[in-house]
Amino acid sequence: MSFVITTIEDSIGTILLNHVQKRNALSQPLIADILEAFGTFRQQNVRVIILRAPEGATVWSAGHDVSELPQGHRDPLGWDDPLRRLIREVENCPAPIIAMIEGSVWGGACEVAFACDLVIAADDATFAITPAKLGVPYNLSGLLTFMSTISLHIVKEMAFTGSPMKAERAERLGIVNRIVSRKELQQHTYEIARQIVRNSPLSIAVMKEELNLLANAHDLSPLTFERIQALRREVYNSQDYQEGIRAFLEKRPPTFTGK
Ligand code: LCV
Repeated sequence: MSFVITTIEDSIGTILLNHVQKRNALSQPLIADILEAFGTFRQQNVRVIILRAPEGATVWSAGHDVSELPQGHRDPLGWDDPLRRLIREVENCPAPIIAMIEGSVWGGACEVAFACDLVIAADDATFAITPAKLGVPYNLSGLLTFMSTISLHIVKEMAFTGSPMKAERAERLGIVNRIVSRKELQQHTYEIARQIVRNSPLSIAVMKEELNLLANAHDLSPLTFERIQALRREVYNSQDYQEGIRAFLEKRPPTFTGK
């Protein structure tokens, strides 16, 4: 069973996230369906991709499927984690990807949306960066995705509070390209997609890769890398990490002790 619905029209490919029962949580099977759609679109020479939820969605995506996170003693966001693969595929996809957002966006789904090339949101959408609510040590490239979109003070505010940010403020801060009413969202998003389709796909693909390479150009010494790995290991080996995951699965608020 596929958790996405895909369509292609006028060189625009649409991926509709359709696992509503689990609020489009980014599970391994859902991510596999998205990646399969990317492959099909590449074969069909699609020039723009739109990533969306069903019309009227209250939740665009609830983020990483928490039930798939390790219960401790293993990096929850390692290289091979499906969410990490999805982010890399979004960034490496030659065609621009537009995140068409309605409803609330949580955790790793915020990173997926912000890794897209444009974000067009309904004016009642919200965005919440949630690792601190779960006790998760977010990974380095994931934090860089946020820093490439959001100023440092705002990243810290969103990451430390875990509170949802309203679309209006996200637009004011340049985190999303545009907000429109839910009624206008689809028409506005496809209008922008059509503008892009009319331009040179080669020039756009090259500029997308250049811009992403520049945005990710950060040198890090091996010593610093090892320090960060040790810090993150301390967290995912902690009781707090296990409490965060367990509390979510048991549908109760976590009690963090800092241990
Ligand atoms: C698995 C889920 C999820 C889910 N996983 O509906 O960034 S990090 O580091 O945090 C990263 C690791 C990450 O992305 O973690 C996930 C962060 N996401 C969140 O914190 C959002 C968690 N979800 C919610 O707060 C609520 O589900 C929202 C507000 C999204 C929707 O609330 P609503 O009342 O509409 P339910 O909570 O009843 O969820 C419906 C079903 O989807 C499951 C949830 O367990 C429930 O399943 P059951 O019907 O089997 O009980 N679900 C929701 N989110 N991230 N499963």
